[in-house]
Amino acid sequence: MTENNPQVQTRQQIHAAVASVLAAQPIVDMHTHVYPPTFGTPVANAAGAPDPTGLMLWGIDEMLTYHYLVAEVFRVVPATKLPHEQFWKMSKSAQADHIWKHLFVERSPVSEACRGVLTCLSKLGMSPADRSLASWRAWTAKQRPSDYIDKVMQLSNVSRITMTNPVFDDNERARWLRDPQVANDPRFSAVLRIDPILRDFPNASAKLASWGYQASPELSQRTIDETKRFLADWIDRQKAIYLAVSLPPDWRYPIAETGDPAARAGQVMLEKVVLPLCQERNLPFAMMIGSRLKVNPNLGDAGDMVGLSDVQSLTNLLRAFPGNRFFVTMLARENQHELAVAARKFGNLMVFGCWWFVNNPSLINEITRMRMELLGTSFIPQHSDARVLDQLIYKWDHTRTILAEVLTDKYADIAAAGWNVTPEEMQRDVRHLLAGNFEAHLKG
Ligand code: HDL
Ligand code: ZN
Repeated sequence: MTENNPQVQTRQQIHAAVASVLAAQPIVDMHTHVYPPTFGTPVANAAGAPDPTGLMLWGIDEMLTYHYLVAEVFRVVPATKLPHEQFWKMSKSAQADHIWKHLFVERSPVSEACRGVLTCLSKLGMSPADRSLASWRAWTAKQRPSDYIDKVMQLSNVSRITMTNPVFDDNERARWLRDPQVANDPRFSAVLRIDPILRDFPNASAKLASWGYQASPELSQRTIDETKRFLADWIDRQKAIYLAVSLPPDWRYPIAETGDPAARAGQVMLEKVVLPLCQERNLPFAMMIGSRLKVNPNLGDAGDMVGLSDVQSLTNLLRAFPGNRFFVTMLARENQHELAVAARKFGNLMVFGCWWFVNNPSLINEITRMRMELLGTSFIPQHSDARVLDQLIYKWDHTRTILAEVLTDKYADIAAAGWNVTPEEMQRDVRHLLAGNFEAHLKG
């Protein structure tokens, strides 16, 4: 008997309550590559002419040509049979037909990325059993992009979509400069993504110079001031809610004066430009660590790889910058335990997501349990990383299912010790995990 609930809850009762609370909790998705229609869409639709370089990706052909599935189809039909350049010359629908044939029809679609397409189709009301690309394409072409965003947000119960806005991407930058209101859509927040500043400052500084900022590869005070002015201009233009970077597994902090010059430049930019500016503007800095880019350049976006990173470097940075707030996710499964322990040592670190190659049920389950056992509810279990709008549906549906199992077990464990969690307390915990922890760490 407990004072707050006379009956010890059964696991089944707990699971039913947890699943209901999770389904009802609107999610603030803290990292996606999704865009509103104002950034253009290459997808044929009922609202207007497609924009071939548009950034808003959605619909069956974009789902099927997601770079995760490109990587997987080249395992089944290797480049010796279908050369990469021949694949890239195919139309989007021909690429989708190829992927559908080899990964869905001729082999069971059991990979997480394949299963995700099926979940999306099913939730959108198109039965995967039809196995009919033609009817799904016809349905897609009748949709209006902005209404489709509302539909997908309603199906996934995502209340806010956080974008990734790479300022060094020429297509995206041009769209911001052409129309400062381009992201003026209340469903979306912008994030200033600055990888070249930290990964390749010599080339980044040349770009800044061409854009009218007096920066150079030489790490002079003028270069530092002008790079800061560049970032401040873009924070204001985008109304960015945080700054973000993806770093390679061999990122280290600190590195010796005699270290690799490009890495040294990145360190100076981090210490003298990015983190001071984030603190001045009260903005968190998101570090996504462990991506080794273009290990197979022939695969395009699908050509990046994971590598083991160094958590001690992160703890060195956290200790050196106690006035900054950090969101961190790491790409290697083997880094997850040390990262969770680091979060126990530094309150300015908010661990988030099961990123990219660990965004699979078996690893989401393992990582989420480990984090909850070490951090309670003081972490952000997931971000979707959706590149195609529809993916919000599957990435969150699959995560909610796993989160329900994990929370049920943890609540059942404490119920066995006499602590029954009420539905109101479950709702409070789930709000922290799916929205509140992110919003609180944004504000500080
Ligand atoms: O750097 C990133 O934000 C990564 O998420 C990459 O975009 C990666 O290609 C990806 O889509 N992962 O899910
Ligand atoms: Zn991403």
